[in-house]
Amino acid sequence: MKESQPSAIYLKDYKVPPFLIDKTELTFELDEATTVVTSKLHMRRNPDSTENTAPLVLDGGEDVKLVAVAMDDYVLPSGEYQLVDNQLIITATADNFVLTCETLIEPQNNTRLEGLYRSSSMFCTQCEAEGFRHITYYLDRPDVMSVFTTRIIADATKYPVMLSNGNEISRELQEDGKTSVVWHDPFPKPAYLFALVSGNLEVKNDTFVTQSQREVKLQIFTEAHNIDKVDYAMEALKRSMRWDEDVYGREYDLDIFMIVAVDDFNMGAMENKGLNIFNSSCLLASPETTTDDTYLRVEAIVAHEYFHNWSGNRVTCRDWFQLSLKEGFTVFRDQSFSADMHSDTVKRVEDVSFLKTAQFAEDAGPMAHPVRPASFIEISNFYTLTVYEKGAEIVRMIHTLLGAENFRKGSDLYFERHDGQAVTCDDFVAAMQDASGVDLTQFKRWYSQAGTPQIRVTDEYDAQSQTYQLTLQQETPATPGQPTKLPLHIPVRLGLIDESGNALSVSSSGHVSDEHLLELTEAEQVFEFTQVATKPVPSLLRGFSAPVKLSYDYSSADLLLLLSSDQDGFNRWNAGQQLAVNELNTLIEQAVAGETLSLTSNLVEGFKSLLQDASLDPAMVALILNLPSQAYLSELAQVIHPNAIKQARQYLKKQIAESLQADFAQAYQQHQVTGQYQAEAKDIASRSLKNLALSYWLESGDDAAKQVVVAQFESADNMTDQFAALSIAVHHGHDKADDLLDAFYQQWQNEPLVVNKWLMLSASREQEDAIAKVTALMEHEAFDLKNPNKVRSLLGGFGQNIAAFHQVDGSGYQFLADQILVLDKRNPQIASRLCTPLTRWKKMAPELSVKMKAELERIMANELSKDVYEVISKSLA
Ligand code: 0A1
Ligand code: ZN
Repeated sequence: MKESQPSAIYLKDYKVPPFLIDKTELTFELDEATTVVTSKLHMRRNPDSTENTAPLVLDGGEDVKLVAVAMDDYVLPSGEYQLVDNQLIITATADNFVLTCETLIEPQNNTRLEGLYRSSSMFCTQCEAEGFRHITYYLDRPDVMSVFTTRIIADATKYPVMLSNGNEISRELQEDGKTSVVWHDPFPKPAYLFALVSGNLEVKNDTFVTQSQREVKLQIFTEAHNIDKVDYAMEALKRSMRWDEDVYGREYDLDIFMIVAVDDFNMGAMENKGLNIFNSSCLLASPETTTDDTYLRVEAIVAHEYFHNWSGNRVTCRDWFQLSLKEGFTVFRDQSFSADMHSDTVKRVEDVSFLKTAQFAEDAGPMAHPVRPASFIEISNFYTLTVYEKGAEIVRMIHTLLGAENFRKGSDLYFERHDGQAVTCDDFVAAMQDASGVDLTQFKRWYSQAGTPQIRVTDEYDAQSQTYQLTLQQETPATPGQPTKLPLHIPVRLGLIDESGNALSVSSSGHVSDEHLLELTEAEQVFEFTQVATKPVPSLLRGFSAPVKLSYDYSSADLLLLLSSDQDGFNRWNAGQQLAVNELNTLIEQAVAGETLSLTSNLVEGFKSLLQDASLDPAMVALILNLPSQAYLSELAQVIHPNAIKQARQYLKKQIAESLQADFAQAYQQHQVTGQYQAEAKDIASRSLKNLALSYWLESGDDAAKQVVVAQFESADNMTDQFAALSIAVHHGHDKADDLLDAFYQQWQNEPLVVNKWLMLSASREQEDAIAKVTALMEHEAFDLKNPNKVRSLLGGFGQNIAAFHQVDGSGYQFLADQILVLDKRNPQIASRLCTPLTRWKKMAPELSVKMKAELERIMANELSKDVYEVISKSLA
């Protein structure tokens, strides 16, 4: 263990910066050995700060070597500054001055992928959240906004493309043969939005004409072999630009917008001003190499980063506790965009399913934190599902409470009021409140209270008076550091349905409608409805109008009714899920008790009628027929028995498959897609149902299905179908699974993104000696520990390998812990994210829980990065 442990920083300690930087002039002399960075910072004391004698404290990193520092033209001797804990401290300063720093860095040795580093043959940067300090000394905090001018000097024969934020203002050949390019970004920005890219890249050009008729140049850069895979991203970018104008009135502000794809990247993508940098896995797409899911992901991420230009860049965060200000809002914006481009209901189901599986688990675990955290040790650990996805749900609830029109007034006011500022979540809510007149005082608790609220609903119908009463009780469970919670302001969308499935138009507070918005604000509240002609079945929380766990004692018949007839498509899916969850929970109990498994409900009949209902969107049918995931069932469990969950799912799948064999065979034929591949809702829907049908069909044991799987694998003209066939073969024990896996690797070995899919599938394959197989894969030519995508694929795949990961002897956990320790030395962000499965130890069955805990303790006994230290120490607390 380390001598002194890293300490936390607190939101309550926030102070405005004592100094500001009006202008930042940077020069990079890029080189394979040592890169020289010279900065000229035009600084002044902040008039809003009360600390008017405070020393100047600039953030740096252990990887930044200071060569010289000068104030105005005075070179500071070593006695006039101090270097303490990677900070540069200068005690005596004027009120206005130019600070010049010369620093040396070695991007080629930067394995953390924060700051300036190398990916393949190029130089690139990642500065969010605190990466800029690994480039040079700076006030590396988002409330210091500065106008950047960047000069890049490099050998243009190796690095012909030299990019930074804003507009290129000059390019010249120097006497020493190097090329010098200058970029200027007129919009003040924090250092986390700075970017630089240089390399030998190809470009695809396009243009976009904005609503005020300005022509914007659009450029996407990749390495030469990938330039044929950017057309889809370019079209997605143009759709995003148009959508943001139409829906939010937001126009792009520079004359050029650039995107660069890099292979080595810790996250998905980054919204640097005018120069977005993408993980190539989130940008490149072609029908032969990319699945439908990835197409949609590329579109959503292109949109997300573009939307940040307003929600994040023009208006940014005051401090990192406010991260959800930009992320929650931008996720809400990208979700709405994708819903508009494709199917609203399908998109909502996918997003909610993800939230309920992964964010709810985070909220129930040791790292649970509010959407606006009150403290952190390492900010990189807070790019979480809570900040992003639950943050988006908060914005969605504001949208629901205000209505679309008022919400738009609120966003207009927010952008107008705060353009060019670094602000807080409170400022966002204030704009929404001021523009709409809706009181959001209590609502703001959503930002500060962690944990998933539980709502219990009971009802009573009085036939005589035709009144119906719903009682809603809310409670938010304790989370680390927050033992007690206050009631939240929760919007609950509701409809009532009669026994034949028709919507009932009823009266509530004098308002007659077939849908009502209940505003739950008390711990317990009663809502009364009149003119209710018959005893209704309530359709609660339509569209998942709040991120809560809702319980109501539905009978199977009620759920079947909602599944077949609810006017709300989302709740039809939800009813189907609930039916399957109920059945699976019974099966899990049987498995834990060592009993023979047997079905207790009429789920199969419900599924049969869905399959035969031609009026339904095939995508919705596929979503409903897709059984609740292992991860979701684990989240729901009080105590997780991974193998019992797996056994229950397999059993149910087999029962459904055998009972509906002919239906699945028929659905498979019926939903074939003809014509050229298109990543459009209709075709994606058909492919998803067709491939789901194929997996059930194979599971049914029909030999004909075996041949169809191989035929589809061999003849597919798109990756969605080819990879579906391969995964089905691998996960359903097809006797040709090995051959197909080999053939797939042979076919795609030169396409790294496809190889990553192969790595993931191979690692998730359940077989006797799975750990040995995964260990061998780490030595395979296809693997590379330096590449985050490959690490995520292999170890992520392994995490899904239930039998191997959760071995009772703890060897699966030990294997993961070993990898975490190795990776922590190279790339703490990636290492920290890999810890997640181990943090769930308290909920695991006792025999597994002790083994997980032992691995956490073993990790803890090492010298750790702040990132891993925070996650492991909080998990053990
Ligand atoms: N702001 C980006 C996400 C991002 C965050 C951190 C990164 O490096 C540590 C990189 C990207 C987004 O929301 O897309
Ligand atoms: Zn974002």
